[in-house]
Amino acid sequence: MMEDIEKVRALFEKEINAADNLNELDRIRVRYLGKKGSITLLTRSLSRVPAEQRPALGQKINELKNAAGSMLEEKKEQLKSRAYSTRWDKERIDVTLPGSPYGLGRKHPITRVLEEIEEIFTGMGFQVAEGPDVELDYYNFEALNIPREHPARDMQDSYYIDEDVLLRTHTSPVQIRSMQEQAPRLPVRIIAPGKVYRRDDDVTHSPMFHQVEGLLVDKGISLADLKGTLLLFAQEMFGKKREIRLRPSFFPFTEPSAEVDISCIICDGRGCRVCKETGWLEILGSGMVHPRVLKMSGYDPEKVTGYAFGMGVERIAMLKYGVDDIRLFFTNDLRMLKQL
Ligand code: 2NM
Repeated sequence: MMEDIEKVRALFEKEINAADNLNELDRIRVRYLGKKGSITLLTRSLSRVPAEQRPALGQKINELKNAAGSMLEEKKEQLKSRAYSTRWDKERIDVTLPGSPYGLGRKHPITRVLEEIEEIFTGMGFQVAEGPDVELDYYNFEALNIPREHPARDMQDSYYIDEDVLLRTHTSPVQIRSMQEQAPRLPVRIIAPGKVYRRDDDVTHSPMFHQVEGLLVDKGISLADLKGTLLLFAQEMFGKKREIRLRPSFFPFTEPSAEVDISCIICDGRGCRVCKETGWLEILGSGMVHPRVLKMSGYDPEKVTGYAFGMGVERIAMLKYGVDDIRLFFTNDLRMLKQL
């Protein structure tokens, strides 16, 4: 029996010395001091030894039980403090290391050009007006004098949601809404910047692009006012040397209508590859607001006149930055966005 006690003590000491984590330590406690643990079983087997040997053996077993208890406690403290310091080792920070730099964010080139256009026109007294991207056929076509049979209304060219709802194909409906809201008060002097949608996709067309349209309605507005405003715009946007020219054109919502060219920003009008040797670049569409459009929106075409114009922001940005594929603006390649 005495030998058994010594064997258990030796085995216990060996195991506890080898233990290197708290879970293992607890398993050792159960194996020796639990209900069926080796030390507990030693106590029980006392009943089977002769009575005269019991007091001495009982004392030995008690000593082992107490020693085992203290050793477990001690080892537990040891392992706990080691677990703590290991954690700190792993988390130790070298405060002399340089920090990792944050990449600076910046505005998309289309946003920058759009804001630049807005600033030029607000500087001349225009107010910024906005409206919904999902628009009624009435505001997008009907009120702009675009007839039912007009090719622009073809399902093939516009994103229809149902028979009379679609994604706006230009920002003109914003101007119609503004006129109807404020009629018959004068002047109407607004620009309408925003996203527009057309079923087009190639190097110069994107299914979504940005437009800025302008509208001025007042007594006695003429084509000369339009031309003066657009010349000022061209010079602020592309430099003091710019000239403009108006070429006759057609839109259902203006009469007369004109395409506006600026003298080429690459060759100053001498002729180059960009302007295809013409010396001119087309940048806008414009005209005098059609009397029917004025009338439908609450203004008397006998008493007031107005001019309107519209430009594609991507087209302006492509010219300004020498980008030849519109899709580069929408692939969000940071190399390209950083370069501009
Ligand atoms: C253009 C060209 C010419 C235009 C007309 C109107 C409105 F609502 F007043 F009738 N807004 N925008 C217009 C005129 C737009 O874009 C190429």
